[in-house]
Amino acid sequence: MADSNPFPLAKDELLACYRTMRTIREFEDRLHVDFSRGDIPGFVHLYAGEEATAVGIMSHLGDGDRIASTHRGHGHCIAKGVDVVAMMKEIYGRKGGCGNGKGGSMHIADLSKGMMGANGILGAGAPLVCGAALAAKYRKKNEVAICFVGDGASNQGTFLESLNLAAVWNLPVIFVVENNGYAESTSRDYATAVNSYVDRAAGFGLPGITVDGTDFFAVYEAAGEVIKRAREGGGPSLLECKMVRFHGHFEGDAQTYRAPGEMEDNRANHDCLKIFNTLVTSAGVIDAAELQAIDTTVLVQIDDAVVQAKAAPLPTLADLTTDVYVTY
Ligand SMILES: Cc1ncc(C[n+]2csc(CCOP(=O)(O)OP(=O)(O)O)c2C)c(N)n1
Ligand SMILES: [Mg+2]
Repeated sequence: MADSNPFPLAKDELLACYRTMRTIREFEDRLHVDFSRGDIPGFVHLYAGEEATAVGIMSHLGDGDRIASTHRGHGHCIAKGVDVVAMMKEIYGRKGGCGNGKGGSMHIADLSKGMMGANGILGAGAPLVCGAALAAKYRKKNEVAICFVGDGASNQGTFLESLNLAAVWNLPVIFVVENNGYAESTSRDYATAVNSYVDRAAGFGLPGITVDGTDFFAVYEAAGEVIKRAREGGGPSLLECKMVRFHGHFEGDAQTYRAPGEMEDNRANHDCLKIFNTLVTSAGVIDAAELQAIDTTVLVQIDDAVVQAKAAPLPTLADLTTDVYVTY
């Protein structure tokens, strides 16, 4: 083991981040299998391959900081601390899930963790975080609000209007563009005129950074900078994370739009977990066996979550009219 740690996190923190990334990967890969068996209702969009971005950013946040997620939201939820068993129950459509089984994959939320919700409407999270950030600014608590959008959703009017609003009001917001190169089957370059989201941000008066979203440490460092600025009253920023998604747009997607060998290349050369593993083990800070031990415990945790989800009851007809309005 090395005497010095060249990373910006202590060893126990590095292990915790790896564990969260592995939990997301295992959660998603398990859903991939269970969905193909017909066990899961509704639509499911998997975050596997993109874990370093969620965890690199969320490592800087507390429960008081708020995020708005997307249709591909499981990774954001897990990284923000939402209970994995409650998430699994929700995705299986069972009572005891985050929405008592009535929302499913695209409607997972937990306000106690600052997770304002996954969202089936592209770009809908951007105005929400402006509201959350305005509240944080008034409360003077130095909290931030973060909106995740895909490269496709970043062309929505709501997103562009929110960039402007956040700049005008100097809100503590970070807009994270998760650029995985596709919106459904449409390639990013076909549908978006600018190459750099940093250029687009500049047009709205926001500073921006582009990072390799498969490199946990690059994301962690850039996120640290923009979050610190927002906490200190320096206003909003945009962070573009370039990444790959391992599965289809949705479960069941035949992915005929991919180039030959693209998926294999993604897994071989752009796997953020492998990249993290190589960096920390080759620096001598963490032993490969320690990471393997985490892999084993996470596997057991996800197996257990599925067992609990399958054992939980389905909502009844009487549940149809509950949880419709908030009771104060
Ligand atoms: C307002 C709106 N328009 C269209 C859709 C249909 N739709 C769902 S996901 C998606 C593509 C999203 O691509 P991107 O934002 O890049 O996110 P990714 O799926 O790549 O994570 C589309 C067009 C939608 N859900 N909402
Ligand atoms: Mg995309």
